[in-house]
Amino acid sequence: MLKLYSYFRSSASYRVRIALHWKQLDFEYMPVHLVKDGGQQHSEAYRRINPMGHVPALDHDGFVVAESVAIIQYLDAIFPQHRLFPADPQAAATVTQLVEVINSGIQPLQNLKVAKALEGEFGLTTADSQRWIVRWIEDGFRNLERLLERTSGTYSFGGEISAADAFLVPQCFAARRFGVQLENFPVIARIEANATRLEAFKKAHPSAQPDFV
Ligand SMILES: N[C@@H](CCC(=O)N[C@@H](CS)C(=O)NCC(=O)O)C(=O)O
Repeated sequence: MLKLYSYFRSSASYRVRIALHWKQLDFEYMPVHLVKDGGQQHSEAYRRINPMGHVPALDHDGFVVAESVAIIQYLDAIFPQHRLFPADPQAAATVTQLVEVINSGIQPLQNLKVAKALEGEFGLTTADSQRWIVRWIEDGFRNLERLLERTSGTYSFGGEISAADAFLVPQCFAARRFGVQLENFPVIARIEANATRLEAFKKAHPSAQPDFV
C-alpha cells in the first residue's frame, strides 16, 4: 500500500506523482495544504512524517521516506518496471546530473519558505521576492538548456523517459507560474511539450489532483 503526502502545486510532489503514474502504481493521495492553517507541513503530526516540513513524503506499508530523489530511487528499486534512473553507470550519472541541477540548483531558491523569509525577515517587497525567484530560475534554465542540448532527444536523456523529465516538467510548471518565458529556452520547451503528451504526465498534473483549487 502506497500513500503520497502531496500538495497539488508543489513541484517536488509533482515529480513523484509522475514517477508513480509512469510505473502505473496505485496510491492513496494524502493532501498537505502548504498555506492553509499557516501551512499544514509545519504541524507536529506532519513533522513526524517528514521532519523537514516538506512535501512530498511516501509511505510504503509503514516505511516512510521523503526527498523526491530518494523516493524515486526507492520506487525504481522496489518496482523496477519503467525505470527512471538508468542501470548503466554513465547514463545514470547523466540523468542524476540533470535531476540535481533542478533539485539542488533551482527549486530550493523558489521554495515557499524562502519567499516568506525574503519578505518577512529581510524586508523585500512581494515584487522583489518574485524577481529573486525568476532570476534564479532563469539562471538555472540557461545552464540546463546548454546541458540538454548535449543529452536530449525526444526527452531529456535521449529517446527514453527518465527521472530528468520527471524533474523538468514540474520545474517548467513552476517557472511559468512565476512568469518565466519558456520560449527563451527552446530545448526545455520542446522536451516539456513531448513529455506532457504522455498519459502519466497528464495524470500527475496539478489540475488533475484531488486537492486542486
Ligand atoms: N528536495 C526536496 C524539496 C521538497 C520541497 O521543497 N517541497 C516544498 C514544496 S515543492 C515544500 O514542501 N515547501 C514547504 C515550505 O516551503 O514551507 C524534495 O525533492 O522532495
